Amino acid sequence: MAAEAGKPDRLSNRDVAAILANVADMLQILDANRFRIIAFQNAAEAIRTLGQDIRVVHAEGKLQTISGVGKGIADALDELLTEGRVEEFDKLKEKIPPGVVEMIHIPDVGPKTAKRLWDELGITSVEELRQAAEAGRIRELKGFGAKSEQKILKGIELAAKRGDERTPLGEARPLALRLIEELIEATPEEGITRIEAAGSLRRWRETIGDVDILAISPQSQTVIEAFQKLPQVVDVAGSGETKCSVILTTGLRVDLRVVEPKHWGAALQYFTGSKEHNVQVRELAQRQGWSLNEYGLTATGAGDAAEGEQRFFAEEAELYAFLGMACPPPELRENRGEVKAAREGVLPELVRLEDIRGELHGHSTWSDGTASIAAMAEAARQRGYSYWNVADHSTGLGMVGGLDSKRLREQSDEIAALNEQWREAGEEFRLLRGTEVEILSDGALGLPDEALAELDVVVASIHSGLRQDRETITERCLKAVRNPHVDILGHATGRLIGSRPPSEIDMERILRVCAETGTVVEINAHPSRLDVNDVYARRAVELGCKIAINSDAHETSGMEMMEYGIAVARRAWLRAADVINTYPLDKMLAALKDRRGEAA
Ligand code: DGT
Ligand code: CA
Ligand code: CA
Ligand code: ZN
Repeated sequence: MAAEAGKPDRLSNRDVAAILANVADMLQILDANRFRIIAFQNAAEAIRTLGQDIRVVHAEGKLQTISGVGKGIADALDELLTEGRVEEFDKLKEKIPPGVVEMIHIPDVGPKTAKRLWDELGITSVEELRQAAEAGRIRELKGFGAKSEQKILKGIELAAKRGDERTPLGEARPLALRLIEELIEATPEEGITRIEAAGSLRRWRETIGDVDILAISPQSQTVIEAFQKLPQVVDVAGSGETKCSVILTTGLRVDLRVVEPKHWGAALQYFTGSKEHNVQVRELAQRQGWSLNEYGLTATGAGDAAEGEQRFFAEEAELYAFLGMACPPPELRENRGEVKAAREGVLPELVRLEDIRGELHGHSTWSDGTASIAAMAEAARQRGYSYWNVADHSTGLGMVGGLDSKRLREQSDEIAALNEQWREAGEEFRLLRGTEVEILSDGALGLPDEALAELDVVVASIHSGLRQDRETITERCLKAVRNPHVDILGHATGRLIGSRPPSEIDMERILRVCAETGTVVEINAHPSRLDVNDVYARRAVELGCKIAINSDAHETSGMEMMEYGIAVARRAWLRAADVINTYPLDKMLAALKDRRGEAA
């Protein structure tokens, strides 16, 4: 939303863009000249996505060099950035209640309808609109019926979802990938020669503010038009010749930018971010006499190159190389030491999906899974794994019919029979006998030690009592970690991204004791968990822990989530050697705590 007036020095590009967009909205309601409206929209978009601070551009007297900013808007911006307000804008605001302006962003409302709702029904806010729709009063308007009321209510719901909320990566990523596929399909052949998601999505951040897509196309206008018409788009938030922002039905915002081939390297680097990483890279460029933006490098005159000289890069790696550094994998670009490491040539060789040889935590129909052990094993084999640990829930987990010692033995028979088949067929694949044993509220486990001792791999996790105080839940968990039969600590903080905060558990203490006892720390790859997260995973390895990445699959397709766990591991700077399920079976088993020291 627009920033408070009267504080020009606090205005960010986003704030200024929001103010201009708000003016465009008001002009639409007043049915002003179409070109004037478009001028404000374009200027808003140009400033929102500008690579420089608008206040700096203003101070240099270069406002009109921004594409889309003409004399009229430049004058208004000058007034805004010096006075903190614009007289002309204030006059507009007096004419229209702010709630009416807000209404035009509800899908299926738009400026004309908003104006009629206000003029004819006296509705001046989204809340009044909701009440009127629920009371069936909108149908009084000519051309409106019960169906339009339903549409409006749905639209209000969607608009509310947009807010400032971040979308879990596990939701945003599939949406973005599908959108890219559909855009390619909807564009004439050779329309798009290259396309890639940038921003937080490319860095695999666990939540996404908005999706940023970059493309190369000789026909940018065609691509932009096709993009706006995709079926999952409900609103176009801004549009220009080479860029466009849309809102999807889910409320997710997607920015598309079409760039020239020679700008690709710098553009991808810039829009991948993070902002903090970019600041470091830009400073490095500055010190070498170059100013860096999304198009390339321009010599400042401070270095060897003549002032104004430009350098473009078709590939991101060429840009980094020019600056004397290796190209950090996107997952590392969070300003956590990657720029220094890249300059010194000591970036880690990160673990990859292909390194994974098996999984140590997954479920079957024996507890709350949807597939038989045989079906899960088959899915694991399809993925090229050579082992899979059957880790169904133990007793002690309320609703789920967990396994007690007796059923665990029955399950062992089934596992042994399956393993026998593969052995006879000369196949390498092995199922492991395991459990996801419940850590009860006092730290006791859902299965007796004798039962655990017989198993290959024991995962221990907390599923209830997650709101215990810090001391209680930490002690409870430590008790389990100290049990010599517990090999892996499952999803340690219990958080669910976007719906349940982590428990108050003292992770530093937990990780120290894991390191001491040789307990492996899980990265649970399920995208709603990603637990432990990148920060804790990195700390764990720093302290000397080993990591296991598990999809915790409850159905065969659940194993596809492994890539999210790999992303967390990569963001944690982990190498394959840090992750025990990259090891061949014997070596993996030898890395578990009760086998440590045994010959592999
Ligand atoms: P998000 O959308 O909040 O999940 O995070 P990002 O990283 O995708 O951020 P976003 O969408 O605002 O911008 C995409 C990238 O563009 C960002 O990672 C870096 C670059 N970028 C955007 N605005 C600025 C800026 O003001 N300065 C710098 N250096 N880079 C920026
Ligand atoms: Ca973004
Ligand atoms: Ca963005
Ligand atoms: Zn599980």
